[in-house]
Amino acid sequence: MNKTARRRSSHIVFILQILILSVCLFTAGCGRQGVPAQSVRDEKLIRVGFSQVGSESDWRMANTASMIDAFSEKNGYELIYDNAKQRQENQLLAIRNFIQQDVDYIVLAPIAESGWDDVLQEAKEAGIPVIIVDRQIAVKDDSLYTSWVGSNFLAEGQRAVRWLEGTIQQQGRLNRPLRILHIQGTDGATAQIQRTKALDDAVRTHPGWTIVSKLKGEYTEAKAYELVRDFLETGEKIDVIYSENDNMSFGAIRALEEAGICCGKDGDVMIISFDAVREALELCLQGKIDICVECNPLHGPRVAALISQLEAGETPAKLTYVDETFFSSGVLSEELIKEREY
Ligand code: GYE
Repeated sequence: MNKTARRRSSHIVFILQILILSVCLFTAGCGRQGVPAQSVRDEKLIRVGFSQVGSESDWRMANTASMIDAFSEKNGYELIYDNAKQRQENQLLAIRNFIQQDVDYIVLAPIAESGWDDVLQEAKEAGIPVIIVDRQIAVKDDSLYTSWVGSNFLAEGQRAVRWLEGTIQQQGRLNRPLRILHIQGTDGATAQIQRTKALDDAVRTHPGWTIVSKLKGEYTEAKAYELVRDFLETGEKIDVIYSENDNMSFGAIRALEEAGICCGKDGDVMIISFDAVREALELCLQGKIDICVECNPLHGPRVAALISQLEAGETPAKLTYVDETFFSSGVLSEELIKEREY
């Protein structure tokens, strides 16, 4: 073979190599230029990127399990799950990553209401529908998300304060001073904003009620334990703890017990708790928590139903609130707790 023929044949080999590489990349699901193939993509599955807040509470664990269960392969989905460990910057990264991977849907459980405009604009420009679950978002342009499903956190808070009014009225002390320790969830989360609003509104209309301190418990047992322990060391007296989730109530109860203070039905401090996860209901049945306001975490099938509507070309409701109730020890039984899913 002369030089020219050799060059020509190596040229043909090179072109063949390029062709083979392109075919490989194409079949590996690398639809976009410059995006590395992540995995062999099953075109029949609906790809969902889910950005979860973290694993801060029992409620959150139940929520994650519900989402993973609903978005299984056997249900026709490929789920890309990201746990943001309670940091918004991790959620922003996850969403940008989902956009890069060209998922079919982005599902976001936002840590806080603000800070989403830019990243959701990017998702919109990429043509990817975004579904919000659990807490809400505050964006300038509502078309940046397709739908939201979650709880009515204000109604939950109002359920709690109405119960408190009724209970202290029965005890004949509606107009007596009531010292409330307020343990708040993550700042700026809808669940925090609305549950706080319900309490603040009630305090405004009851001259005897005072919030002795607001503690930022970040929805975790560990943080609430530390803060309540330190608070109790000041010697300040309280009548009620309004705790914006069950795990923070667990931490608060531990701190109270260590300080020798009894809580619940027959104790000195009433405990108002949100979520109604199994362990909290057990404590309520035992009389250590006075009221568990239900917050339903089983959103997986609800989000899947929204996606099915979109797949069928329908327009789902912009906002969907789930039905909820509350439990006090009088209505609870072991059977009822066993029957519940979380
Ligand atoms: O109450 C808490 C969780 O956003 C409703 O977040 C959710 C709250 C829930 O960490 O336990």
